[in-house]
Amino acid sequence: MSSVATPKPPATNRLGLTIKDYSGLKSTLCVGCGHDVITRQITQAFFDMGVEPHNVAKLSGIGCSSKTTAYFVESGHGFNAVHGRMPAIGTGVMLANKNLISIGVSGDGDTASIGAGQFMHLLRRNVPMIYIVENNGVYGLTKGQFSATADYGSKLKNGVINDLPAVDLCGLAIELGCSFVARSFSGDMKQLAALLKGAVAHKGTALLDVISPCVTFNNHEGSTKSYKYSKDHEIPIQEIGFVPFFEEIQIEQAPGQVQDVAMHDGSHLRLKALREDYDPTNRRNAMELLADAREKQEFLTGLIYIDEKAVDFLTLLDTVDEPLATLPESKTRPGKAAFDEIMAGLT
Ligand SMILES: Cc1ncc(C[n+]2csc(CCOP(=O)(O)OP(=O)(O)O)c2C)c(N)n1
Ligand code: SF4
Ligand SMILES: [Mg+2]
Repeated sequence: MSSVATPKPPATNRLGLTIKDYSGLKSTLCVGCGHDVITRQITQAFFDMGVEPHNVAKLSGIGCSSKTTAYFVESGHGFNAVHGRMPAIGTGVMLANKNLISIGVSGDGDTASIGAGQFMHLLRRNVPMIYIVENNGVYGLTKGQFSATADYGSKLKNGVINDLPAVDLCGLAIELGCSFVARSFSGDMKQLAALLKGAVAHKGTALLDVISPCVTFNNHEGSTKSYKYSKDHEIPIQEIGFVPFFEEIQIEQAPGQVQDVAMHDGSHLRLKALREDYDPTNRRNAMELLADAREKQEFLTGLIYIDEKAVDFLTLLDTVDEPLATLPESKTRPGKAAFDEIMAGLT
């Protein structure tokens, strides 16, 4: 009997770095927590894309999910903000240094409750950063109360049923003008890997709402965010392939079967629709898809919306090419003469 050997992944990436260069501290989360699976995929995606570790800015708020940023790219920059305040920090980081690749990792509590206001303004500004919500439907760190993304009818361990409608983070993001909106599941590693690489290549806010089961407080029968429920109910809307800008595209499918989305940096997302030729570049269709899914209580995953032509916040502000943080003081301080002139103009 002959067996076909699976090709080994390369030990070094295009920068000559190993996966170790992209790892972080040892996780202190519960064994089996969905958040740790997402950490592994982020680590792999940054390695595969050949991102310079010292160019990574890792941002978070408060929660088990917000601890994630400590567990990858240890040599990157890090800022663990106050609960729900990560979007303001992310906006400031990108305004100060447009050369950084910012990745925010938050939780459903951090984003959809205390941080909802900040989150909305990040989305409408299209600040160039990756924003991952590790969504488990509960406040894991404070012992498992329902969060605002808990599904109507979901049950807590103590038998309490959620009687409030869930905040749909993807729906909110599309409504507010976010230019890359995806939903995934920590148990669907292939899809998550492709979406993360797409998010790295995107120029604008890339929101990934990733269902990430809390094994300690929300993984029981009756929960709609458990591993079992998510595995049994996940409906991917596409098969997603990602071709980075530094690799050649191989055409495998017949033309027409695959939608090719050319990304800003020259990478390509290759989408094979599994749901009625779904086109994620059509905003109205995306909103309809989500409205429909809410009504039917379907758990759809994949790239829900993308607009590669949307203008990101820094382009809109027309900031100078050199990062503001590295400009000499002579260029950032107008000086007394300039102030005197302004004052004179006001009299
Ligand atoms: C201002 C403030 N209010 C409340 C808290 C308490 N608190 C800490 S984490 C958290 C919620 C975390 O939930 P989530 O963002 O979903 O993260 P998870 O732990 O589920 O990953 C809350 C309410 C706090 N730390 N600061
Ligand atoms: S409490 Fe839940 S969310 Fe927090 S580390 Fe444990 S399993 Fe993960
Ligand atoms: Mg949570």
